[in-house]
Amino acid sequence: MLRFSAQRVSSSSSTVTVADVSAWSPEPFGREQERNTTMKRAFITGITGQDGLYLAELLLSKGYKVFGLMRGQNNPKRELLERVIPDVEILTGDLTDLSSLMRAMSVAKPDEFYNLGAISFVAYSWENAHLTSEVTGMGVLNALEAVRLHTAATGQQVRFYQASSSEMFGKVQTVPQNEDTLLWPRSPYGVAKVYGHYMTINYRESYGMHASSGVLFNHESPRRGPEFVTRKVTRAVARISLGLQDTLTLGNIDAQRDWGFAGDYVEAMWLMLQQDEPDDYVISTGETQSIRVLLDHAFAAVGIDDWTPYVDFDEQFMRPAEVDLLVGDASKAKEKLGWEPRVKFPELVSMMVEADLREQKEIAGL
Ligand code: NAP
Ligand code: F7E
Repeated sequence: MLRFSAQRVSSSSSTVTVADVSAWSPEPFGREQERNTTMKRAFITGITGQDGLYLAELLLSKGYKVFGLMRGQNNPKRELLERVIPDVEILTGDLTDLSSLMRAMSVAKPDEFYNLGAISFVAYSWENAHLTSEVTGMGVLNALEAVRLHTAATGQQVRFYQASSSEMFGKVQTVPQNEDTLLWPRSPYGVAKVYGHYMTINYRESYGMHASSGVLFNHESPRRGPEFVTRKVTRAVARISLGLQDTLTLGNIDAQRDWGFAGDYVEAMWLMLQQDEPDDYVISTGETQSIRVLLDHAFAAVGIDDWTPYVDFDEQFMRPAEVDLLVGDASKAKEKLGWEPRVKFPELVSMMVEADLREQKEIAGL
C-alpha cells in the first residue's frame, strides 16, 4: 500500500448539523407553481435510491399521491421505504421489463413520471457493462414506451423526467460544462446515460411528449450509497475518529467533482416538470473540489488536520478511464427555473460526517 501525501487546501468549520438535515424542508421555488399541483399523481422509478427518497418526500410535502417502483421479490430496502416514506404506494417492477412498467402505470395513472432507476455506480459499470446498458440505457426506452403506450391507451398526458448525468461529459470538451457541451462519455455507465438522454429528446421530438432531461452533476447526502467516494470518506472518517477503523483506502484522489446536496437537486427535477415546455437543464453548483479537498474537510470535521497517516492508495480503486474534472454551468436552470443550490460543499461534508458519527455510534453501541 502507498500513502498519499497531502496537498493542503483550506478546510472550513462545520455549520450544518444532522438535526439541520432532518429538519431540512424546502422553501418552495415559485409558490404559484406549488399551489397548482394539489393532488397530482407521481410515479418514481429508483424510489429506494438516494434521490428517490428525497424526491418522494418533496412531492408528498406538496400534496402529491406518490407511487414508487421497487424491484426484486424481497428487496431489503422495503423496510426503509415503509419507515421513511410510509405514504408512498410501492409497486413492484423492473426497468428491464416493459410489461411490469405498463402494469405499474395502469395503477399509478401518474401526471408525472420521474425515471431515477439505474445502475448508477460508474466503477461497477465496467464489470457489468451489458447489464448497465440494459438497465441504465434500454431501461429509459422502456420507461418512455410505457408512457407513450399508456397515453395512447388512456389519453392521459404524462410529463416525463429523465435522470441524465454529468458523467456524459466524460472527457470534458469545455470548462465549465453546459447544455451545449459535446458529450464524450468515459464509462459504460456514461455511454448508457447518453443513450437515455438522446432517447428522451427523441421521444419529445417524435411524439410531442413533455419529456425533460436533468443533466445533474454529483449530488450527495447522508443517504448516499457507501460505494460512492463522498460517503466512503465520511463514513470512514467517523469510524476512525471513534476508534473503529484505522485507515481508509482510495484510488485517484486528484479527480475533481462539482458536488451538491441531493435535497436541493430533487427540487430542480420537480421544477422541470412544472414548465410549460419540456427542455434539458444542467444542474450543478459551479464549484469543483478534488477528493483531496474532500478529505481536508471531512477529517477537519472530527478535528484531524493531517489526514495522510490515515489514507492509503490501492490500484483496485482506479478506473480504466477517468473523468478528471467536472464543473457545471447551471445558469439556464437559474434563469428559466429560478433554481439555485443552497447547501455549500463545506456544509454538505459536515452534514455527512455528523450523520455518519451518529450512525456509527449507534451501531457500535457507543
Ligand atoms: P442510487 O441511489 O444508486 O439509486 C438507484 C435506484 O435505481 C435504486 O432505487 C435501485 O433499486 C434502482 N434500480 C436499479 N436497477 C433497477 C432496475 N433494473 N429496475 C428498476 N430500478 C432499478 O442512485 P441516485 O444517486 O439516487 O441517482 C438517481 C438517478 O440519478 C440515477 O439514474 C443516477 O444514475 C442518476 N444520477 C445520479 C447522480 C448523483 O450524483 N447521485 C448524478 C447524476 C445522475 P435497488 O435499491 O433495488 O437497487
Ligand atoms: O467517484 C474517485 C473516482 O464513485 C467520484 C454517480 O452518482 O456521479 C457519480 O459518479 C470520483 C471518481 O462518483 C475512490 O475515481 C477515488 O473520479 O463517488 P464516485 P462518480 O463516478 O463521479 C455521477 C454524476 C453519476 O451520474 C453517477 O451515477 O472519486 N475515487 N477513490 C473513488 N471513487 C470511489 N467510488 N471509491 C474510491 O475509493
